[in-house]
Amino acid sequence: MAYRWKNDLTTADVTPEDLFWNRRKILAGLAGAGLSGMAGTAAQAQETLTPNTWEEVTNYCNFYEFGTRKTDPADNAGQLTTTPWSVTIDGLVDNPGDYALGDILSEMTIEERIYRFRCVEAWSMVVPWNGFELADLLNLAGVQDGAKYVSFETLYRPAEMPGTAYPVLDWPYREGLRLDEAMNPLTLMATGIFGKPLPNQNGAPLRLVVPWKYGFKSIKSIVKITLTEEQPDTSWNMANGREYGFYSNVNPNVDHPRWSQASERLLGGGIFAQRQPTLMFNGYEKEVAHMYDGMDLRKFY
Ligand SMILES: Nc1nc2c(c(=O)[nH]1)N[C@H]1C(S)=C(S)[C@@H](COP(=O)(O)O)O[C@H]1N2
Ligand SMILES: [Mo]
Repeated sequence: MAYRWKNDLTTADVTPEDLFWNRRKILAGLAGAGLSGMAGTAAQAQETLTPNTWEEVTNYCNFYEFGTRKTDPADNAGQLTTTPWSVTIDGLVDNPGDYALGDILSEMTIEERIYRFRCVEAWSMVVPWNGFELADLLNLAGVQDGAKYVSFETLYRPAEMPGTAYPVLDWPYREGLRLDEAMNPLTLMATGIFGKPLPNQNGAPLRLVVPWKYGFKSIKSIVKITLTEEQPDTSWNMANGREYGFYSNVNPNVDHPRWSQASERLLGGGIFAQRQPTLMFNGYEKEVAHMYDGMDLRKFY
């Protein structure tokens, strides 16, 4: 297996003492600084990420197929049928077909990844995902020469998705990545959070997580993956191309036309809730910046 990205820390590593020190750092306005006293992990850790709570991650959601209020997905997604589930993989692949989710999972290694998650609406949280690298799935399907992009589609099942009665977006929800982005070791197909299966509102049973891009790129409840030569259409870009670019890399220097992206509101924290500076590529510059060398990130927003 090729190079695997080294996780910052897993939840098992986050001791009460670390939490304490991390809170201190946050309070001191030093969020993002490394924890110098942590032998072993310090070398690879950019910082200690303290996950948000289960309640925050599962009750403050965007999943417009179930409604546009943050609590709609938790209220309405319970009725979604997620078994059986299969994913069609087609386009420029050696092994096209309908893959039963169980068959996919039997080939994959589930890891935990604690990632910063940044919505384009300028809020953020930290989520402990469980999942496998998208690259492993694409390699299973066999990416052909000539494939340059990957497109994804969410389930469209109006009977179970009350939000699709409204033309908020052109359903099914669609997203896309450039092939190198899809193959980046950070790009995860999530099957769980906090060591438990994904709740429906978070995109069960399989959703994408692209931690250096705005949250809407992380498409939920995926039923189709297509390898293409051309850059695919994506739902938010089709809905408003000026506000939502194909790349949508987190970037404090490129504002949304209607608000600044220079800072973000970290969910939770109660009275300590505060805005924090947005990090370039959401803090994953070291891992992903090379893919955009020489690109004008204002033009390719
Ligand atoms: N199919 C689908 N995927 C989606 C969305 C959606 O409305 N429909 N919302 C996106 C947005 S805007 C964000 S911020 C994240 C939210 O993921 P979470 O609710 O698990 O935090 O899902 C993304 N994936
Ligand atoms: Mo979002």
